[in-house]
Amino acid sequence: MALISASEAFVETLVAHGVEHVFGIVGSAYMDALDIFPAAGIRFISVAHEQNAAHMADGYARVTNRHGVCIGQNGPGITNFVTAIAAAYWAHSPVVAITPEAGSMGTGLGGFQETDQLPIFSKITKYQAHVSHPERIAELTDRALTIALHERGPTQINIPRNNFYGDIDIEIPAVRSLERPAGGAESLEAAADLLARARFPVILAGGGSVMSGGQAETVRLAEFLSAPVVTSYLHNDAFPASHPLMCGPLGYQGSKAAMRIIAQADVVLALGSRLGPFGTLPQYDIEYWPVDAQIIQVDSDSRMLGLVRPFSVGIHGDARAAAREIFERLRAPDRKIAAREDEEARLAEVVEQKRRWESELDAWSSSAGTPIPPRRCLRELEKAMPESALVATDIGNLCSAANSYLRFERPNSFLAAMAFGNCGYAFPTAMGAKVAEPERPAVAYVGDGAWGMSLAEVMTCVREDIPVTAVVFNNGQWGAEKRNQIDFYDSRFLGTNLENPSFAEIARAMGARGTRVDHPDQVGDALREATRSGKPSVLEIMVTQELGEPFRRDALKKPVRRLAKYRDYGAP
Ligand SMILES: Cc1ncc(C[n+]2csc(CCOP(=O)(O)OP(=O)(O)O)c2C)c(N)n1
Ligand SMILES: [Mg+2]
Repeated sequence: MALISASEAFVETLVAHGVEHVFGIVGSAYMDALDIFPAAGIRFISVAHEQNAAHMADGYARVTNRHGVCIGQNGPGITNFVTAIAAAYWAHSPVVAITPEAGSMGTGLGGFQETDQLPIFSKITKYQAHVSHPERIAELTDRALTIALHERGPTQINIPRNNFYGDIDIEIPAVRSLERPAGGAESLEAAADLLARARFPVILAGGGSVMSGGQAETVRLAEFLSAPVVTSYLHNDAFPASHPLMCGPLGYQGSKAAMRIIAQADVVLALGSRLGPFGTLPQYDIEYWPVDAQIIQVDSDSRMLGLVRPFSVGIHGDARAAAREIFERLRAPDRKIAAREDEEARLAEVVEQKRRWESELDAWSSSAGTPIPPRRCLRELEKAMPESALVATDIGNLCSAANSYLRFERPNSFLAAMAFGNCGYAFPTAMGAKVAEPERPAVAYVGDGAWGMSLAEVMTCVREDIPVTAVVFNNGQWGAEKRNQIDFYDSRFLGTNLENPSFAEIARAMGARGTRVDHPDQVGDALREATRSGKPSVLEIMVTQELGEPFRRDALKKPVRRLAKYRDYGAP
């Protein structure tokens, strides 16, 4: 091959992997590569804060199952990534963080914008590469891109800025993709045996089922066994909402129908889930996890098997491939399916539990008034949500209650802040998703506290033409934390009250649509108009200060003060 520059090798490697969008803020450290992005067919999306660039890459990755790529200036640009890379790590998103570093000749001298960029990300990446010589830039970029997809998580390419320069004599590596295995033959057979003998099988569809593209296989298996399906916490899009077997999501503010159904299971097939604590702990005082059931757990990461809950059969495999393989084994002509016998009763139970939960939800969500009762607001949004919408949710009290009201027909549609649970996740993540799938409406649910972390990106939406709708719940408080002060600290509200400016007006000043919504009857129309407008929109919804259940009553204790001066704050 003829000589090429290191920047060209780097950019050509991105192109070989199909990278079309890179999120970031401009910096001299990588300007030599940035300069040729347009000629390479890569759109650089310039943002307001690097944390949000990495969240956008996350949203992009989560809806496409491809890489989301972000880049920034060495030092402060890169440290700004940290929160979002941690979030992507727990969301299993193939985000590739390109981290130009201070020049090799100055390392350790503290010249300018220098920090050791590998240790910072060491616990929140699947792979880190340091490009120690320009000749290795393509090889290591390729590896970081490959591993992000294969291992489903963020990877980092750390490139001393001087290594973008100079001619090198290399080949751009050929892109490799691996077929994912279904799991071992013995464990698949054992799973088929358990499921064939089950009287009340339940499928728990998790994130792995979405990420493997395995929804059709899950539907086929569920129908074959007439097994009710529940989805794991915040993976409401893992099974079509309108399917008669779908009972809804488990976990915090999930579906009581799902909980009451899985509680009756004698065999659970968990497809691509680590059975995390938030999705298996009691909710609404329902102890739903079926401790006596046989659990078949499928996960492509062997470390997730048995991590939180013991399994009867562990399958180290891809959720889609495993579902297909188990189905093939179950439909063998000599196989008798015990669950067929009680099919009618089981389906009737599903119908009844869903009816009960819907009417309970209706009763919780029908009050009127101004400001708007939060659950009424969530119900109105649910009814007006376009079917093909991408919805990202933040981590506040209202956003989390939305779990009861968010239903999806298609996978890769629900982008909740996952286990990292950072405020400020939803809006930029919805933006990245919108860039990836511009024809789908993209909506972010954000609390007013978290909105302070995100709203600068409205400028990005306007400048880069990313027409996302932000639904901002203005309750004048950091509500989820205030809830803890109510429950444990005698309602001493420290740091939880907010005095907000008009978010609608700020949005308009930034060039977006800004709408203030005061009345329950306006909520649906406001959402419909915003998602149809083709413009970045901010709906500032004035809601009451009513708060739902806290995330973790179990994680706090009543305060006990020993010193006389603090006695008013919790006598022993
Ligand atoms: C980055 C970050 N900072 C702080 C927290 C702690 N926290 C969790 S929920 C919450 C309150 C969210 O308030 P808001 O966004 O207004 O939503 P609300 O609870 O009022 O619906 C806070 C501060 C967090 N999860 N992430
Ligand atoms: Mg709030």
